[in-house]
Amino acid sequence: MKPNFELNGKIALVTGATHGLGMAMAKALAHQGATLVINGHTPSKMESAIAAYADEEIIAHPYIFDVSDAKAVDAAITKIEQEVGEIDVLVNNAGMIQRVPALEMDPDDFRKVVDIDLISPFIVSQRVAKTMVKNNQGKIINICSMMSELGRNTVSAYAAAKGGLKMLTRNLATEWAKYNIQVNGIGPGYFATEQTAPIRVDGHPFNDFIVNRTPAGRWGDPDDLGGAVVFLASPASDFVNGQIIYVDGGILATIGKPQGE
Ligand code: GCO
Repeated sequence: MKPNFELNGKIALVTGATHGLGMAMAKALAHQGATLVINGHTPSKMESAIAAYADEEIIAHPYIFDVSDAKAVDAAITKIEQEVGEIDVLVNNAGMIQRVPALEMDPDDFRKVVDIDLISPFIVSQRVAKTMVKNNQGKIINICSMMSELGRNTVSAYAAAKGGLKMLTRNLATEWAKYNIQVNGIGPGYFATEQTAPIRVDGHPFNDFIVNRTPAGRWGDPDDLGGAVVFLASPASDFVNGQIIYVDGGILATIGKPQGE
């Protein structure tokens, strides 16, 4: 039998889809046939995002809400269900990073990162899953990170949250499998986006470090995530649950290599 990667007739919500990896994954889902609902929190960014989707002939249904506010999430999902339909695929992509040495990190800033990167995916998943349970089907995809597995100077809160998100993925997969909901994750390696712009500039030691540390020898292109997100959103992955697919050009497979080798 031919594997089924079809998304026609499915409704997908991607949080933080006004730019970067969220936008690239949202486009991949739409190109595969899904009806696309996008979340963002800045009206001006949302406007330019809608235009960028339209450039590729994608109609993106825009909803601005704060993913960390349970009441706002409940109201927004209810509205989406009424206006667009019930969500079949949720991609918890919205996130943030702070690069501050742990000794200087303000606990309130640490809390904010955990709030956005870990608690928000829980809040949105919980609300969306209520309808998925009723429908006895659903796909939830959490966007993890290299920092779900590895530490790095200055990103203590981000790593703690993304490590937590990996375990939240496994836990929700465990609890909701009986409702035919699959909860998986994607762990992007180092991608050329706005988020990594400050550490990607030419001559920045981190830029050379990453290219050297990645067996593929390059930064990821946001389009590199399309295959993984379509797979995890489609019936082809119906027996895949609680997994994190690392799309990292091989970083996690290797100890690295001496410079120049
Ligand atoms: C950093 C990077 C990472 C990446 C990504 C890696 O400062 O190390 O920004 O956090 O964004 O999540 O997988």
